[in-house]
Amino acid sequence: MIFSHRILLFIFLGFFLGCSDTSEADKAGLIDEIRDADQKASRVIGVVNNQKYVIGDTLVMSFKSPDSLTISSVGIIFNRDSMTSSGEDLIIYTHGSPTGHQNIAVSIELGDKIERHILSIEFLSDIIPTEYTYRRTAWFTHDPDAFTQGLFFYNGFLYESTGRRSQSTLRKVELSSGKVLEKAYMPDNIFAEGATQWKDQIIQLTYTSQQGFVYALDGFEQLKTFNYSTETREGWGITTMDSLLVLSDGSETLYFLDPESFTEVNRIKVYDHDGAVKNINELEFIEGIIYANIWQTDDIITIDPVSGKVLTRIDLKYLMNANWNRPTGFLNGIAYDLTSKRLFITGKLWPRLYEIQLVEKQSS
Ligand SMILES: [Ca+2]
Repeated sequence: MIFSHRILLFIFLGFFLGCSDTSEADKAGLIDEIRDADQKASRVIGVVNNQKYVIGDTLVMSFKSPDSLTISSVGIIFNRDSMTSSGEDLIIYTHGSPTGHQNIAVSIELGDKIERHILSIEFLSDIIPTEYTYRRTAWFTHDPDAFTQGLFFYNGFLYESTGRRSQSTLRKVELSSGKVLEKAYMPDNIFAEGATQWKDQIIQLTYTSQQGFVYALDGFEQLKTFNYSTETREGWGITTMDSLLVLSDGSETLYFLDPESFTEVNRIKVYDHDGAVKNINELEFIEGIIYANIWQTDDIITIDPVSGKVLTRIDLKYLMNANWNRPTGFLNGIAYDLTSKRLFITGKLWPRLYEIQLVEKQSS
């Protein structure tokens, strides 16, 4: 087969971009070459495989080969961009990189062959989260038997999803009294998780069933069920971001789903300056930002929904008595009244639900 260098590079780039133009045989050949990394004559210098970098770092990549083999061209793909050189260093600016693990695919042409290298690097956030604490502005009665898994506020009422098998419910709650106005019971084998509103519906997740439930917002008639899949095979939190659903699964991943078809349209990895932030649980989308509780902590973080970067960390220690009903009584409910801009927080089995304001911590 005779290919021009440009076509070979194109095939290579297409492979890493998931281009369907590359035949299965071509793909198999490329995979064999990648497995054969130790046999390569060429080397990539300046960017280290499996290394952590910070978004914004400038990566300078050099390419070496034995004296007998001259490098005639280099192509790389990173973050859906491609760059080429005729063997000189390539400079990669990473400001636009997503957080988390990213691959840099390198194609080096030397002699009559092309060698391919893949460098897997991990990007930490370039933002140190601003630290906040809180001020209680009001409190309300909360059912101490409600194992809160999801919470949102809509049209003057709280809606709450409670978990545990044989005890899972969906509730409409009067804020001022904590009185449960409507309640739907889940099948005994279901452990309910987060819930959110979409148009005139409520969408509720389940812990391990990989099945969601859709109810009429008014009256809680069950309209349908749907299936979803996550990396952990679990469903944790859910919120509505404009015309998308956002799901958590207990890891650092947030999934964005179409609310009609429930197909995944995007996902991000939540990172701060130290690394991946796991155990992301209850969610609330508030004025452009995702708020998320970190399971088994008193912390809520706010997340940029585009980059996955943690913007702030809110320390809610002592909001409820720190020893309240441990080991299970963790903070786990975030709801927002968009009309009066009130932020509500409660937890599993908490007897109270709090309205709070956020207060930036003073640096010492
Ligand atoms: Ca919520």
